[in-house]
Amino acid sequence: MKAAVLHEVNKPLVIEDVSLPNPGPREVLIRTSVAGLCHSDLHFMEGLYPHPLPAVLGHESAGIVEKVGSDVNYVKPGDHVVTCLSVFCGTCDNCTMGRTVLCTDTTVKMLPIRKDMPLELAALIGCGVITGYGAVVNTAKVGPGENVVVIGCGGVGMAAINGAQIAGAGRIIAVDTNPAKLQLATKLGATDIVDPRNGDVVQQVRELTGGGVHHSFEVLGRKETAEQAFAMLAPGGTATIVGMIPFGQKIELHGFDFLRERKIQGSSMGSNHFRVDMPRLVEFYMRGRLHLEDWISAKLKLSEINEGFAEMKAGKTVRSVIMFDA
Ligand code: PAD
Ligand code: ZN
Repeated sequence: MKAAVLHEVNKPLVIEDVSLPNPGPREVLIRTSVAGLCHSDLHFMEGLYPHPLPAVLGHESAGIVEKVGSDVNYVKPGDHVVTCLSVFCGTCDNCTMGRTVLCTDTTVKMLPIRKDMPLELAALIGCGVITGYGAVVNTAKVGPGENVVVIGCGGVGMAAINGAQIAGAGRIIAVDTNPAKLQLATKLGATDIVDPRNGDVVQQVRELTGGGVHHSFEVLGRKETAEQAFAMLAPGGTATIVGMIPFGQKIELHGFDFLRERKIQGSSMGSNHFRVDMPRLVEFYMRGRLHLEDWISAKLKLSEINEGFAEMKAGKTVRSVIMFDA
């Protein structure tokens, strides 16, 4: 089968033939139909996160089960599935305490979904949607009427905005340097938009909200935007860092701000419980509350994958998907 392989950082992916063995007792072979391009893949391609090479990237996908190992009873051949990086063993301390997303088990898991869910939209749920929506609903637990800022409106940020609307947030302020993204954010639920090119982001948010927000979400992975997320909080507010800040980089905060009970926290894959969250997200889409079609910017062939990442790097796309059967 064909795969886009990363041999060296900062070099194009190479499309080549790879082979996979038959699935082991607890493994499943999936015919991948669609894979979304996530900025996390780009961070690895740019060497901002260490990873052994060569590697096949692409963790946001949907497809059809082809074969299952002898011990597998949760899915069967022919099932439509979404993949998820948030594997859990079910027996360690974190799992038994309900924090399955922090389990250190390392094999990709999948979840069967209803067959009338379009696979190119289902793929997005596997990472971008669950990460953005879950950061708002599960990690930060945004309450009705609370004010929210989302910094970085790519695939993950749009899901945070849509999630904030589902959660009943009050003001939802979208921050991005691309006017087209800000326009789409408004369609997905943003009540206000802020373009960093029009002046200091923290000051703009403070003016809009009369002093700061209850919740900010950094969905970009940069030191300066993580610092902005904390600086724009009202007393008692919480900044949630979703973006992957380059490995080894530190962020700086004013110690005084902690006296007013401001908080900062990380969010991994939206603190999901994927067997509960993913069927809910599928239902939200089916009922018209999650506007997944709106964030597919391009449907690409596998051979076009490097162009897809170049467009992402230029900040042009919300989500591009690779259609394997195209
Ligand atoms: P993306 O590249 O689609 O979106 C980034 C957005 O930021 C684009 O819309 C840009 O226009 C915008 N932008 C650029 N500069 C600025 C700026 N100065 N201020 C505001 N906005 C700006 O990325 P994505 O949505 O795929 O991923 C976002 C981050 O989330 C990225 O770091 C990725 O690695 C991370 C991620 N984290 C997890 C997790 O579990 N924590 C999971 C998945 C993705
Ligand atoms: Zn991802």
